[in-house]
Amino acid sequence: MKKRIVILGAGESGAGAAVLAQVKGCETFVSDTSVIKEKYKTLLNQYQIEWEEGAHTEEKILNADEVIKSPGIPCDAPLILKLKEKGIPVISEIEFAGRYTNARMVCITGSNGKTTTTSLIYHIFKSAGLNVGLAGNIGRSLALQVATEQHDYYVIELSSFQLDNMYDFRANIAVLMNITPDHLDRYDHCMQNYVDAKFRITQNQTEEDAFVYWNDDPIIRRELQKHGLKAQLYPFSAVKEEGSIAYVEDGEIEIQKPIAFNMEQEELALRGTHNLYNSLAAGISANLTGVKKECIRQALSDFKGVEHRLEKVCDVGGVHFINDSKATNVNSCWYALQSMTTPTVLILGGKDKGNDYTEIEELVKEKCCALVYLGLHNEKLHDFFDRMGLPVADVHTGMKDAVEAAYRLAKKGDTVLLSPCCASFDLFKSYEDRGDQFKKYVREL
Ligand code: UMA
Ligand code: ADP
Repeated sequence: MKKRIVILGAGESGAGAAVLAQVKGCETFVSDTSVIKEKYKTLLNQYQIEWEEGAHTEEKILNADEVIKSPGIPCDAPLILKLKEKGIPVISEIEFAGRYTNARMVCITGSNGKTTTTSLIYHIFKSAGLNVGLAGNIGRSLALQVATEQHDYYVIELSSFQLDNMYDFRANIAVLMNITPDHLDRYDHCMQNYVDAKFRITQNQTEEDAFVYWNDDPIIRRELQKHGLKAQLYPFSAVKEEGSIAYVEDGEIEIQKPIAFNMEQEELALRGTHNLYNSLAAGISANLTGVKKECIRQALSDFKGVEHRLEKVCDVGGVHFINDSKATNVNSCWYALQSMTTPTVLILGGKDKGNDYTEIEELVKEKCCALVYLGLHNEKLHDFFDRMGLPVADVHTGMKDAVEAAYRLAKKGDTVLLSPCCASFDLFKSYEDRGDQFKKYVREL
């Protein structure tokens, strides 16, 4: 009898999982509570996959042998709890896809830096001529690629939501950039639950695999003592210190193993301390994969960067504008502020995820000359930042007004930085929409 696979959610993740299940001969059913996007409907129809939209019909779901849950659906959604109660396994799309490929898996997680590091590793692999797929949280379904393409390597960005439902999946190279509070609303506001999800990237790793991580992260260090990993360890840090195998010394990037590698830090395409970490993690991963040193050097120095991450927009009237719309938590804004070299008008705000702004308090005092609060509800920002006595503009109408307010507050030579610390969903469709609108209105000044 055919195995019945039910997929919940028909977005990028679910539609791809459905195609893979179908081509592997499963009885496949897809259910989505909203209207399914045209693009995914076409894909499902092309593979003759049965689907429903507008509701989850329980009779068609609770008879599954296995359920693949889209990452956007919380683990405590009533239907998921019901499936658990009935003993029906609920897995992630990545877990499912991993069963059907022998490709080497390079997986990247962390609270910040995932997309940049994933893109950088992919760029190095591509430049080296490897047959590699780019997948995961970066916006491309792994399952769809496994179903329709053939790759020797996958570079996969993993969110904590994807890691939540992974059990047997094994990363050949696992990269953990850092762990700072994020998405706590999905983890019972318990940091340890979120930390545990991140550490799932190391589960099932053997002595033949590698674990690459930031050596100075206090949470990673603490967890490492608890977990006793089998994988080979590749810790990196900004400067040479105990245990680190990659760091900067006398202006040179050094990677000690598996093959000694060095290059001038000056030659790195990406600037700022956080990007040094991203470059080190990418360099180690490429080195572990056997990419030639010249090729790693070249690719680390000609990488173009990723949109919406400390992206230079343009100068208007001597004011520099930087789009860091992807800074959706406090820690990423910390790194953005840290890399500022001129007085900064910071635009922040949006949908708060339980933020504690204490982390950026000192840097705001040191670097900012004015603040623009941009959100439907700015009370928390007033409560925290107003006492610093900086000029403040309160905007709840949209990006046009925020850009104009920031421009009025800025003097020649200053920088206007959009680095919001928050999700975008109160006033925008997505962080991309927020960043695109920022760039549009800056160019119209
Ligand atoms: N849905 C249901 N039932 C529910 C709730 C939702 O059917 O109870 C449906 C929705 O109507 C929608 C579908 O599920 O049609 C969407 O599923 P999804 O939210 O998981 O979105 P996908 O399009 O499948 O995209 C997901 C990731 N989304 C999330 O984790 C929220 C994408 O990450 C990822 O790129 C993609 O899979 C491919 O792996 C996005 C993201 O926001 C970029 N990630 C978070 C982040 O980076 O902070 C974690
Ligand atoms: P993610 O995919 O984890 O959200 P991105 O590479 O998209 O990470 O970067 C998100 C935000 O975090 C951007 O504002 C970026 O400038 C900042 N950032 C990038 N790398 C790091 C890092 N290693 N540590 C902290 N912040 C970072």
